Amino acid sequence: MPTALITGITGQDGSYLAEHLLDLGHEVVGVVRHSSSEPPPRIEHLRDRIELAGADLFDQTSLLNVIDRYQPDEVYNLAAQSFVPASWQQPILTGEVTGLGVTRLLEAVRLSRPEARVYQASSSEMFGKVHEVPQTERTPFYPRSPYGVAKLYGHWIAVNYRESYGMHVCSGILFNHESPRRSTEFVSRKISYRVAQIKHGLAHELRLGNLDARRDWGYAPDYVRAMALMLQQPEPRDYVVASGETHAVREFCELAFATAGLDWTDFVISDPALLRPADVDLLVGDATLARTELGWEPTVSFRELVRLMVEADLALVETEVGRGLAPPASIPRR
Ligand code: NAP
Ligand code: F7E
Repeated sequence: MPTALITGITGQDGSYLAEHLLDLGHEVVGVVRHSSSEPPPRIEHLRDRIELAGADLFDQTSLLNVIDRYQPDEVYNLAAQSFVPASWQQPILTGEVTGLGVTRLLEAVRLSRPEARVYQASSSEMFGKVHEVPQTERTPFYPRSPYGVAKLYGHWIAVNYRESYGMHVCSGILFNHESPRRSTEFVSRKISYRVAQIKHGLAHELRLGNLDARRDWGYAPDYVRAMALMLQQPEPRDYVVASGETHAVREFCELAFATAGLDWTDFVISDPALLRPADVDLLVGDATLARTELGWEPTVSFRELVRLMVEADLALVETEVGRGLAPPASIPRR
């Protein structure tokens, strides 16, 4: 049984990837950073099937220790400060974790388990102000946020360790992927959760920033399958993973509210305070290489994604209301 080590296992992708690798018959070791609260909710249901090891992308020794101890066959580096707006508030932390953290992990692998196969979670945010449409593995990068810049460093250091040391390192350039496990700060889940609250009379409006931004949105469980497929290839390389469709934030809103039988124009307020210092206007990926070489195909369309997220949040809010966890219906409008 191969052993897979996942950093960022407590995040959206980490939890789905752990499930997928367990299904494939892997032993799974999850890297968790120290926290005063536990258990991490996204992996609570997996606690008796996975091992957890303490380490932090800030801390070289801790990373070396976990690689040394578990001698993994596969290492998936999903840990990051991944929320783009927070990267303007904490640019140095973002550079340390999302950028330099990749080098720390690669150094640990190089020193203790150089034959391990490594997956680096690169991002479509590296394309930023796009040079071509659609974006492929050959499209030049132009990041537009400290997060995008940090991811670009992580991407190139992964390429560099592959070329310098002959390590089996793959970088997956993944476009936005969402699910009911997405944090509510990201726009997809912010919308779906708020739609559910409005439907249950617990909120009256949804404040958003740039409604015209276009993203290539997919379903997270589909995208973690691509990560595992990359590490099964004989030769390491980089792959774009995307749906190939682009939609505006306003379309997401329209569909999400319609799923709950509501008209989005009655509730959505465009708030200039939520605009970013610089945004990425248009992303749409061409995943031809992943489709042909990896045999990867997405299974959930944009419409299905929006519907499943809203339905999941309608059920969640109903449960929260039933348990008395939701705020009272008389909450102030602002
Ligand atoms: P996420 O939900 O934000 O999860 C991030 C994970 O990183 C969490 O487990 C978090 O742990 C961990 N982490 C943060 N700082 C750390 C540190 N200093 N040391 C160790 N772990 C740390 O992100 P996601 O959506 O699952 O994305 C997974 C990866 O793919 C990220 O690298 C992200 O940047 C990248 N990516 C995501 C998308 C997307 O659309 N989702 C697209 C392209 C690339 P805590 O639980 O302790 O906070
Ligand atoms: O924003 C616009 C916002 O925060 C999407 C991360 O996983 O994907 C994610 O980054 C768009 C942006 O995701 C709100 O301006 C409007 O144009 O959901 P998001 P992101 O920034 O694309 C990439 C691939 C990653 O790698 C990242 O880690 O939606 N938008 N109004 C808003 N966005 C948010 N969050 N909140 C709003 O109110």
